[in-house]
Amino acid sequence: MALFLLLLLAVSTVFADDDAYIGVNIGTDLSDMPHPTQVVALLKAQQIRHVRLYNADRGMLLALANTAIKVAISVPNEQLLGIGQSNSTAANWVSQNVVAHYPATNITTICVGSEVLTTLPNAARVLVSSLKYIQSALVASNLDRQIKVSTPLSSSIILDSFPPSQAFFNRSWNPVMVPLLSFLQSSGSSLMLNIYPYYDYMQSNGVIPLDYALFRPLPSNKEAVDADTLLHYSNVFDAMVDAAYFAMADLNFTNIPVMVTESGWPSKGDSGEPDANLDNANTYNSNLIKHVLNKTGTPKHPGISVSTYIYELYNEDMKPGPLSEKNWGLFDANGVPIYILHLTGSGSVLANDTANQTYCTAKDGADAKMLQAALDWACGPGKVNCLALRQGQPCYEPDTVAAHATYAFDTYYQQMGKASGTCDFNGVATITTTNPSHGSCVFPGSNGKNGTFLNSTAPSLNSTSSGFPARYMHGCASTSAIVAVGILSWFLVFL
Ligand SMILES: *[C@@H]1O[C@H](CO)[C@@H](O)[C@H](O)[C@H]1NC(C)=O
Ligand SMILES: *[C@@H]1O[C@H](CO)[C@@H](O)[C@H](O)[C@H]1NC(C)=O
Ligand SMILES: *[C@@H]1O[C@H](CO)[C@@H](O)[C@H](O)[C@H]1NC(C)=O
Ligand SMILES: *[C@@H]1O[C@H](CO)[C@@H](O)[C@H](O)[C@H]1NC(C)=O
Ligand SMILES: *[C@@H]1O[C@H](CO)[C@@H](O)[C@H](O)[C@H]1NC(C)=O
Ligand SMILES: *[C@@H]1O[C@H](CO)[C@@H](O)[C@H](O)[C@H]1NC(C)=O
Ligand SMILES: *[C@@H]1O[C@H](CO)[C@@H](O)[C@H](O)[C@H]1NC(C)=O
Ligand SMILES: *[C@@H]1O[C@H](CO)[C@@H](O)[C@H](O)[C@H]1NC(C)=O
Ligand SMILES: *[C@@H]1O[C@H](CO)[C@@H](O)[C@H](O)[C@H]1NC(C)=O
Ligand SMILES: CC(=O)N[C@H]1CO[C@H](CO)[C@@H](O)[C@@H]1O
Repeated sequence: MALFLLLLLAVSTVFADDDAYIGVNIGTDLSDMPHPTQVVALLKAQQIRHVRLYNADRGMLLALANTAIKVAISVPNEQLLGIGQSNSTAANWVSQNVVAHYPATNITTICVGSEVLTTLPNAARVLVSSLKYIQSALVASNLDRQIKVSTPLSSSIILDSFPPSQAFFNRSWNPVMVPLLSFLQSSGSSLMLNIYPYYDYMQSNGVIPLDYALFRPLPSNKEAVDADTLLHYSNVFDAMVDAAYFAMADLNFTNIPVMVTESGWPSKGDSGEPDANLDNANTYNSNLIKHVLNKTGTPKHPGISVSTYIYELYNEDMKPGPLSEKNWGLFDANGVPIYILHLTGSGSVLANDTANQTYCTAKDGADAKMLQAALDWACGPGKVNCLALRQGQPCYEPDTVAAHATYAFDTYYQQMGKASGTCDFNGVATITTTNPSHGSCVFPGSNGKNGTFLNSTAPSLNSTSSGFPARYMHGCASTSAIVAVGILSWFLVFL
């Protein structure tokens, strides 16, 4: 027992990091990308304290200055060849994109390239030299202790990832992986991994249970057991993280921490992607956040939580590919949440409440008859108290169907905890961030604490209960994760 504790302690100190955190990726493939100051306002309002950018956009870095938000910046893949071949190009990059902004902008991490081995194999030969050149420029500027350098890898380079103890990196990449891991070890950096249980699940053809991908409780006979280590796995995420530890150990590296640079779940997909939906996205991201912040760690390294950046802040409507690609975001371009995360008890990461409230309002130019019908429904079966709309009451003026409908819609929406689909009313209602209160007519939701990241469960507005079937508000995202092949065989054995 004492020996076991000692071992555990030893492991903990090896990985002794600051507390694991949740960050958010900011992709910019939006047709109406918010201005950097708006992006930063959203981050502040939601208490998001760690972000990753896919470049080193000057506007964003300036907007992030003096905010205390910690920033991971990236060398885009297009710039890798230049940097990997020239020490001075790397030094210039660091001087323009790091030294010019630090410490006002708290740059903590540089991601060199993105999934280079799997998406740009031609640049693989310069990957490690790129890291080293960037690192030596940081050393020259005396910033190498504050800023860590690594490169996000697709989890698909880990083969036979199930059971985790059998995992190894695709051996064709050993000539890159071995010097890469030596670099990460000597510079005290993390192995960066993009983990997408959504794709693992999708490509498993039913072999991986959805609950296992979504961190939902599994009956113990369905838990996956690694026969070699006897470790029990209750979710795909932990199994992938442990596979990474084992794959590093296979190359004799046992003291490099793992950081997850991307993980998430799409909230909407086309007809071939039924599991890209609001409930699953909410369940995955809520459970992921709780899991990381709860410091449960993984079966191989209990108590050692892995910092994770959620993919991603905004829906990216310009992303090519299936509909799901455009729908990984937590927010639409207006900063309106796509769904309300269930986060109670998980401490302060994404704010529980937002003074930056959302309200439900009648759409401009909506058909008056449809508004009237929706108003009647809200004040009747919808159980909204519409007394304030009577003559002589505070919200009677202006006496228009649109104004009255807005009052009733917003009251209903707030009563329903602002759940998705509760501000639709057959398409005549829409969400706004402008408080519709006027004079003595005070709208529900307008006095503060009631908000976005409550853990309210979305009520199902099905046709029997309302006549107004839920419709979802959506903005628009990406990714390139591929699945590990070994996953199938393992589940066939263990389930
Ligand atoms: C940046 O963040 C790190 C990590 O939390 C912190 O230790 C450091 O003091 C911050 N640096 C500045 C300049 O704010
Ligand atoms: C790159 O530049 C750094 C100083 O910025 C220097 O220490 C290092 O030796 C150089 N490396 C090469 C390969 O020129
Ligand atoms: C391993 O990597 C090589 C080089 O990219 C690739 O051709 C091969 O398909 C990979 N093997 C597997 C099993 O993914
Ligand atoms: C790892 O270490 C073992 C034992 O020291 C050695 O046999 C093996 O070749 C090493 N593997 C690699 C990839 O260096
Ligand atoms: C945190 O983890 C512990 C142990 O894994 C678990 O018992 C507890 O329910 C978790 N708490 C939350 C809030 O998820
Ligand atoms: C979230 O709300 C709960 C309950 O209202 C509260 O105890 C907790 O402190 C809040 N967390 C944050 C970050 O505001
Ligand atoms: C939100 O507001 C409603 C109505 O104002 C109130 O009944 C409810 O308790 C509030 N919820 C929270 C979590 O504050
Ligand atoms: C949050 O959810 C828990 C159970 O998941 C529930 O007990 C609690 O009342 C909820 N809080 C709010 C404010 O809805
Ligand atoms: C419809 O709503 C009722 C009452 O809220 C609920 O019991 C039922 O399960 C719902 N049906 C569906 C399909 O969501
Ligand atoms: C409470 C809070 O975070 N309010 C913020 C709402 O958003 C504006 C900008 O849009 C910020 O200035 C507020 O601080």
